[in-house]
Amino acid sequence: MGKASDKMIPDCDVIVVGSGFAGIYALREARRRGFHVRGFEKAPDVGGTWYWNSYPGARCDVASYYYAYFFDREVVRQWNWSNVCAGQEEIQRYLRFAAEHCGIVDLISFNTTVRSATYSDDTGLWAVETLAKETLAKETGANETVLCRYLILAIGALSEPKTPDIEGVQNFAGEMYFTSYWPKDKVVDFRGKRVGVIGTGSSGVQVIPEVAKVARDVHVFQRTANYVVPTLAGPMNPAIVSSLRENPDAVRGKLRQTYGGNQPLNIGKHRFHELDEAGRLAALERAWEGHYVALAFWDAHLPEANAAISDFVRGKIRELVRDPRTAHRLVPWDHPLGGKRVCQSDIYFQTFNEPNVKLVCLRETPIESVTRDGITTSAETIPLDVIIYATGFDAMSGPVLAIDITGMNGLSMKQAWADGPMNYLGTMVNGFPNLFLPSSAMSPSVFSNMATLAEQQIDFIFDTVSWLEERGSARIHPRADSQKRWREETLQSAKRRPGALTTKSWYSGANVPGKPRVFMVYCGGFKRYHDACSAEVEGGFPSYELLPPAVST
Ligand code: N01
Repeated sequence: MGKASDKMIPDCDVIVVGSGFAGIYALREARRRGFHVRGFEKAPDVGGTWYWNSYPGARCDVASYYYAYFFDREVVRQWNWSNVCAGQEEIQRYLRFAAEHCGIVDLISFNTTVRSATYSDDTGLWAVETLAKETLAKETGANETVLCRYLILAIGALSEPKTPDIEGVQNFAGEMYFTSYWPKDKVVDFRGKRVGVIGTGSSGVQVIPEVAKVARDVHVFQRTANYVVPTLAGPMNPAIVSSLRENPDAVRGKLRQTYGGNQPLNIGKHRFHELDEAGRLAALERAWEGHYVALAFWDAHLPEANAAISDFVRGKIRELVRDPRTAHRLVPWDHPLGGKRVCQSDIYFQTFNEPNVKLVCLRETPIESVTRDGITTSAETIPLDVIIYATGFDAMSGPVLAIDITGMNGLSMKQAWADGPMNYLGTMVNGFPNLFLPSSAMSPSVFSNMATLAEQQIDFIFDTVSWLEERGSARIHPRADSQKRWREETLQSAKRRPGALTTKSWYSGANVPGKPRVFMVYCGGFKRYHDACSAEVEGGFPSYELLPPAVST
C-alpha cells in the first residue's frame, strides 16, 4: 500500500512533466531556486499544446503582447511577434527560444511519456515511471523509474484528445487527421480532395477556411452552431511593444490584478443601462468593427448585456452568410455567447459562401456512421477522401487521469476523482502530497490568459516548495474541507457567468460521454484567485495539512 519503491533516496528533488508554458517556466524556476530537477516530455520538442495542434490556420486568439512570458526581461526584449494573433508555428518557436534562453532544454527527456506516478507513505517520495518511444528505448534502454520529492504535472488542460464517439471511425479507407495531433512528418495536401470536417469549435473554425481554400469540396459536419467573432489579428503596435519592454515585472504584476490575466486592447466605454436602444446598437457596431464585440459594454457580463451581444452576433451571421438556410443553421440558438468558448475568425462564415463548402447540420441529419468511403448521415452517404476530426478534448481532468496516479494509502486519482475533479486552488489534491497540477481544473484556466496563469501558478507552487524546504522537506496537501469549499466557490462563481451552467460544454465535462458533470473553471477572476493563493503563502498555508518529513529524506 503506497509502497512505490524500496529506494529511500530520491534521484532528484523535482520532476516536471510537460514543456509548454507552465513546464518550461517550472524547470527554470526549479533550477534557479537550486533544486536538482528533471523534465519529461512526450513530444520531440517543447511547446505542449502549441507543438501538437499544428493544423492549418492554428493561431492564438489572445493578443501576443500578453500571451507571453514576463519573468525574464531579455525574453521580453529579444522576441518580436509578427502579428497580434501569432500563429502556431511562431508560438512554438517562441517557446523553444524561451527554453533555450533559460538553458533548460537539456534537463528534458523528450519522446518520453509518463505512465504512472506513485507516492510512498514510507519515504514520502514520488516514483515516476516513464516510457520512452520504442525506438529510443531500444537505443538507450531509456524507460526509467525516477524518484523525486516534488512532482509537477504541467501537462495542460487541453492535451488529451477526446476519442471520437462515432461509429465506424476505423473503417474509413481514406486519410484521417485530428487537429489535436496534426502530422509532423508530412505536409497534408488537400488539393483536389473531398474533405469532411467534424467539429465547429475553435479548432474547426480555424481549420475549415484553410482547407476550403484548396480542397475540391468541404463538408462541414456541425452539431452545435457557435458564436464566431472577428479576431484581433493585425500588425503589432510598436508603442505597446516598447511600453511592455520598459518594465516587464510591472506588466506581470498588473496582469495579475485583472479579471482575465490579460489587458483587453479595447472595451466598451458605456454601461449597458446607460444607453438607449440606438446607443446600444451603435456601441455594438463599434465593438464589432473594433474587434471587441464580446466586451461591447463596460459591464458585458450582465445577463441582459450578454443577451444583447448574443443577439447582435446572430444578426451578423445572417448578414455574412448569403444563403438564408445555411445562415439559419449557423446561428447559435441553444446557448448565450460565452456558454461555450467563443471562437474567433475573420473568414469563417464567409467560407460558407464558397461553392465548394457545404454545411451538414447534424441536429437535422445526425451522423450514423463513418464508412469505408465516407460519412453516412440519416439523410445521405457523403463520399470523402479525407476526414478531419476537430472533435475536441477530454479537458482538464482528462490529462491527469491518463496517468496512473496513486497517492497516500494507495488511493488512486481515479478513485479520488470518481465524481469529478476535486482540488484546492486548482493546484493540489487532498491525499496526494507534494503533487502539483498547474493548468488543471478549478483554476481561472481558459477564462484567463493561460500564459499569465502558467507563471502565476508556478510561482505559487515554488513558494509552497520553498516554504516546505524551510521546514525540513516536509510534505503538504490540502485538507478535504478546503477543497470542498473551493469546489463550492467555483460553482458559485459559475452561477454568475451567463450560460456557464446551462450550456453543454467541455467546461463541465458534457462533451465526453459518461464523464461526471462538474463545472471545472473558476470564474471568480484572476485577481481573486491570485489573492487566495497569496493569502495561503502569507498565512502559512492555513487550508493545508502539513505532514512531517519522512524519515529517509
Ligand atoms: O474542441 P471543442 P476544439 N459528432 O470541444 C464537435 C482551445 N483552442 O478543439 O459542440 C459531431 O471546442 C463538438 O460539437 P458539440 C479553446 O479553449 C483555442 O475546437 O459538442 N460533432 C464541437 O463542435 C477551445 O475551446 C484555440 O455539439 C462532434 C467540436 O466537435 C478548446 O481548445 C484554437 C462530436 C469540438 O469543439 C477546444 O477547442 C483551438 C461528434 N461525435 C482550440 N464530438 C485558439 O486559441 C465532438 N463534436 C484560437
